[in-house]
Amino acid sequence: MAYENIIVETRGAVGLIRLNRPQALNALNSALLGDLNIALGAFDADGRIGAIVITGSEKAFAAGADIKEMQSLDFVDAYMEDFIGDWEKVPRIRKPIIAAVAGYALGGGCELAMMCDFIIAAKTAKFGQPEITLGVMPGMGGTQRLARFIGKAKAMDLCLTGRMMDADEAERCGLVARVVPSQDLLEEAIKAAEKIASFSQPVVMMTKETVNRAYETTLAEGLRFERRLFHSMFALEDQKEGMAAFTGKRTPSFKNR
Ligand code: CO8
Repeated sequence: MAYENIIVETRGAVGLIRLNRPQALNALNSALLGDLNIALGAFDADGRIGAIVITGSEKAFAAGADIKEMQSLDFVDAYMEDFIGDWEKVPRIRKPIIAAVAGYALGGGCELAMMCDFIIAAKTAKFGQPEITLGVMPGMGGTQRLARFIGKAKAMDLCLTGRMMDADEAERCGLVARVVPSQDLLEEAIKAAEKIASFSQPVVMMTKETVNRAYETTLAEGLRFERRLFHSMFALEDQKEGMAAFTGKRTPSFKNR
């Protein structure tokens, strides 16, 4: 499949997607979203792929939604077309997605990174929700995911002032899982994705689903959901293999069954 706005490759069991609109700092337009949803869907459906990495360029993961595409939109069109509604497909991908972020992750770029399962940031990364400077507010999770992930104080600070935070601050407040030297970013993200892809795929997918439940439900319901899925894992050949390998002091060979 030929894509115009992203570059797609595989590295063993890892699916790699690079956002690729260098002329617009990877601003997220409808065409890019179309490409991204097709590529993510294809990796999700491909049994050989165990984890996905989304990255941008050295200068920008993505500098937000495409302002030039949005600027003449009116309310009725935005509402009737459910403008940006298709971004909801990204968090529905069942395999883990790592965002490897260097440079700007602003507005929709920060929101896309937050739709991924965790963020590995280069020292150069800058996160922000500058929509307020454009006369709008975040529309793709910036007010909701950010508040849940980093708390009200920082979410309000970023959304109301439009300021950017650097990678170290983003790690301190829990937005980012790891900060790495810029030259190591892609390699570290792929290494983490390879690690995930080496485990039992159904277990990996159920783990993602269960951690995400923590953001959707009460603690009691979440714990019940976790325990039920945990019980179900004893029906897997991979559970028998993983535990036999531990007691036999050998490396497990998971079959994704
Ligand atoms: N949309 C469209 N074009 C952009 C965007 C953008 N978000 N960001 C940068 N560009 C373009 C510039 O217009 C410029 O193009 P040209 O050369 O044709 O003028 C090119 O990229 C390079 O940008 P700059 O010259 O501005 O580069 P600088 O290094 O001087 O500045 C900045 C980098 C600080 C990142 C600056 O470009 C900037 O402030 N960009 C806008 C950031 C922003 O406000 N983002 C939020 C957008 S709104 C949003 O995301 C709404 C989210 C809800 C919907 C989500 C749907 C995906």
